[in-house]
Amino acid sequence: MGLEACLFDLDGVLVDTAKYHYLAWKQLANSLGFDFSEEENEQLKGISRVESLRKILAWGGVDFPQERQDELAVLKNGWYVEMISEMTANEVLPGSIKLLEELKSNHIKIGLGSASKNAKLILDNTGLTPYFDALVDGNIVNKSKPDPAVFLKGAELLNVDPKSCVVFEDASAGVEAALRAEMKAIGIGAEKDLGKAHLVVSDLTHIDLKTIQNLF
Ligand code: B16
Ligand code: MG
Repeated sequence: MGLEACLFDLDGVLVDTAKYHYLAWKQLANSLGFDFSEEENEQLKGISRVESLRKILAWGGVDFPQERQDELAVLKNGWYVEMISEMTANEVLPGSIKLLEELKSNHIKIGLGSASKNAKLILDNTGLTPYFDALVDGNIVNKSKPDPAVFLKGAELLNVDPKSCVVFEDASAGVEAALRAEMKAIGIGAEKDLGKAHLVVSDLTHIDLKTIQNLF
C-alpha cells in the first residue's frame, strides 16, 4: 500500500508552542511557591493539559482537590492563550510550508493529530489552517497518546486506510501512538528519544515527498 495521507502533530513539529506552555506552567508553579526544571518540562511534551498539571503538582510535592485543580488548569490556559494569541506566520518551523505545499500539489491528504485544545487558534494565527483536510485535536479525542485514537480518527476523517498514513511526531508517546495505529512514523527530534520511529530527522527541512514514499 502506498502513501495517501500525512498526519502532523502540532507542537514540536509545525510550531514551537512548548516554550509558551513552559512559561505558563512555570508561572503557575511559581504562584504556588515552587519551580521545575527545563528537563522536567521535557516530560510534558505531547502530554494533555490535565496530565501535565498532575505531574507538575507532584514535582512541587503538593496536591489539591479536583475542583481546585480544574481552576489551576483554567488559570494556566488563560496565560497560555494570551501568549499564543500573539503568534504569527513567522513562528512556523523551518521546512513546514515547503513540505505542506509539495504534499498538496501531489494530492496527498493532510491531517492534524494534536493533543491541544487550542490547536485551531494556533493554526489560524500562523496561517496553517488552509493546508488541512481534517483536524483532530484535544477537543475531538480525549484519549491521550500513546493511545492511537487521535491518528485513527484522522485516517477515518480523511477516508484512508491507516496503513497508508505517515505521522510526524516530536514526542515518544506520539510515535508509539502512530505505531499502534499501524502507521509509519517520522520522528522530529533526537534518535535517542524517538528511536522507535521508521525515520528520525531534526526538522522538516530534511523531508520531501520522495523521502516519505521511500518508507513504503
Ligand atoms: P492544550 P501536541 C500538546 O500539543 C503539547 O505538546 C502539550 O505540551 C500540551 O499539554 C498538550 O498539547 C495540550 O495542550 O493545553 O493547549 O490543550 O504536541 O499534541 O500538538
Ligand atoms: Mg508534539
